[in-house]
Amino acid sequence: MIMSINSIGREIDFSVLVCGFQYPREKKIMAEKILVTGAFGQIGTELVEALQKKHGVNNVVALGHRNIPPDFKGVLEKGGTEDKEAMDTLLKKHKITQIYHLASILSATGEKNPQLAWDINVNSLKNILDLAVEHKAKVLLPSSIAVFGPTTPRKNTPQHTMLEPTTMYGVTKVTGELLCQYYSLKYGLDVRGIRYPGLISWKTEPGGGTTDYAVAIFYEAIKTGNYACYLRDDTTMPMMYMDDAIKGTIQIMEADKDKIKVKTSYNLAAISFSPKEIAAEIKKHIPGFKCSYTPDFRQKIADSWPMSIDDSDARKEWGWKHDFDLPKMVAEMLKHLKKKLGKQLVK
Ligand code: AKB
Repeated sequence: MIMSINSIGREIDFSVLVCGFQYPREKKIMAEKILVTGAFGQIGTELVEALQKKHGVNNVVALGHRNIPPDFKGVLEKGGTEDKEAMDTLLKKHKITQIYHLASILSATGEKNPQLAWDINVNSLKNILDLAVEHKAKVLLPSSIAVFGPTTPRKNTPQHTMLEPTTMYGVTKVTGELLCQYYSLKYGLDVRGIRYPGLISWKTEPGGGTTDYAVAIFYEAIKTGNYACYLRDDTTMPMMYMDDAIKGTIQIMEADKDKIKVKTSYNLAAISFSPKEIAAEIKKHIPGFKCSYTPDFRQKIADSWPMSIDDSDARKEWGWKHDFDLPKMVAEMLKHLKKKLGKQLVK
């Protein structure tokens, strides 16, 4: 059977042969209806925009309850993800076929409020997985490098290795990954996961993470020329520019199902650097920039995480590839943030 998509989004089946002529037969293909939870968080804000461009504004439902921009254009549902019945109604109402379940509590907030981290990262996720089975929807799980712990090799951390995290966030992410694998094996659920490193974006600031310094440093460099970092200067962690993260997130969801061999979550890497190294790169653009280092409780979290990640499975199996290295990412961040903050770079 030969298939193609014509300009108005209908699938044409060229297999109809009548009296030797090949008559194209049109049939409607189902548009994807996509739900993004945590839609106004650090990843969600940019993912919703990218999905709207790809699938059309009306096919992307943004679910969130905080930081909703007053000028948001698109399909908006206000609320959290904890109420299973409400989520069921929402999936039915919009005939959802894909769920990017981004609503999550990050590492530093999770240490301050472990119960909240468990409720959102595990209980809400389990509800979503149950509903996805019922509604036959495909799911994206945002996992994290926080699944690793002090017993994991810290350099070039393998895909399959020790997972003994010492933070509540890490515990919830390992549990989430295993739940996803279980639902895939038991119910055939199509679920795909990424272990995100620290993400760096100029559009939306992160909140409650250990890697957040790598965004805050840019704001302070532009606004004041000084930054007081809460980590030691040599704390190397895996990081990624948001453009790469969005590209990888959509790519894994669009990959053929048989390419997704890992049912927990894929290691994904781009750049690894320390506060000292990113500060030196910023200094190339802002020569007077000064960074000081006073470690707080987040140092212990960072010390339990990898310094670099082996993501060869993602590269081999579904074609992951990053575009931004440290100099390119720093130049982009400063260019966009300078405009956003309406400031000249301080010298
Ligand atoms: C955090 O720092 O908690 C997150 C993460 C690495 O998952 N950015």
